[in-house]
Amino acid sequence: MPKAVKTRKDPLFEFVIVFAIMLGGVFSFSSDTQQVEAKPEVKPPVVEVVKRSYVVPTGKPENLVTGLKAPWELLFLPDGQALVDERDSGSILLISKDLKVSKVGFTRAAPPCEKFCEGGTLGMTYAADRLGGKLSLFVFLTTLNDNRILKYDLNTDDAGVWSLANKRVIVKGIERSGKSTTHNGGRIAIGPDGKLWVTLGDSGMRGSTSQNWNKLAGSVLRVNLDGSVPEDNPRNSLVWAKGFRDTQGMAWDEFGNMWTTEFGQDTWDELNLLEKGKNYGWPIAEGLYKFVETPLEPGNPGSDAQGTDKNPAPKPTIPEMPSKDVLVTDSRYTPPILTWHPSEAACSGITHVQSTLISACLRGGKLWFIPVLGDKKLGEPQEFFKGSFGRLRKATLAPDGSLWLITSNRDGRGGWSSGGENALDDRIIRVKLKNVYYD
Ligand SMILES: [Ca+2]
Repeated sequence: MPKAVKTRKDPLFEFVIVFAIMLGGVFSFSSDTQQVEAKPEVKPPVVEVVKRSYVVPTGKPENLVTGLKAPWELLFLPDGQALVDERDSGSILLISKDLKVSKVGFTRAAPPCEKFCEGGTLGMTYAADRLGGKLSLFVFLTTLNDNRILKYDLNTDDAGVWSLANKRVIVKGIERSGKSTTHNGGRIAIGPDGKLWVTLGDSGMRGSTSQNWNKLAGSVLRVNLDGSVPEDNPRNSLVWAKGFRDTQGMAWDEFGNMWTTEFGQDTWDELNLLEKGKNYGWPIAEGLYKFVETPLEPGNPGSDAQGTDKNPAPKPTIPEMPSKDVLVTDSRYTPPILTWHPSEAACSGITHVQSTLISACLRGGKLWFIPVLGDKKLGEPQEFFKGSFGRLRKATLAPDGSLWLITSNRDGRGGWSSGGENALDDRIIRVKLKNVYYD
């Protein structure tokens, strides 16, 4: 319990408060008797009508940066320059305000992988230390044997040149078999609570990780910035919630609710409302329903990884809607808030902008804009740019209020996203936003 709350129960404290009120009464009484009575001017209260709003795209999108390969995360530094990383090369690139690209760091190249490759240098985020000065950059990295979180000092000089130093590994051993190249999750973010949050996948091991609280894979993690376990985590481990197949996006809305995107197998992708200690059901459930295996080509790991450029796998057909008798109603498993078929979704990054969740989708090749109407209350999702840019990995709010998108058409799995590859891929594309007001 915080100290400030304890002192309220202190008898001495209460006596001081009572005495102060008495004194205040005496002074105000003596003061009043010396004043001539005057009628104060009464003004009617000003009632400000605040209309709620959400955002949608407007205007013509423009290419800002071209020729990247499988960029995974884009974030803005305090001086308005941006960092972007490349999944396979391990490069961390700086984009200056005049859109010049330079290399500021390198983690390591992604581990060898023939197809359905999803690991490498994935999420990035940064935080200031408790004194508010020094910055640290956190990077999610796949190695041959595990997934891990790196922490660097993030330094800048007077000329605005950024550099990385003092690399440490603060979380390691997130389970991953050397043969499995999929379902690494990989998004990291600093939450409103100042902790480091990590979204993970089952590393291709299904229930043996996602339903086991002793495993890190198949979870969402909540981590102190030095890699230690926060005292108020649910089970004295880094694990905050379980039961995930592959989550690559998270965002907090203005009510403090945490939302995550998840790739389903072949039938249902999910948007989840993340809460402490809950189990989100994979592989018992996919979406709202009991998970049923769909026969696929051998080695095909599912919706987020369909199709390679050179040797596309057959597109799975979407099964009939399951009947209600296979709805998962077991209260041990928390159902998603929204579901989509993977052809309409397979969404990776998600960001929150002015009462709107903006989800960037790979196979769906679009952005979903989802209005936040209230506390735990979402409006009807609206789709934009379907087929315009191919696969989209993440949308990030820029300091000027526009949205920067990163494509993922060179990640080895183009093909099925309508729009396909562009000769300039991978790109950073700027989209302007406008507010839509409603009562
Ligand atoms: Ca689920």
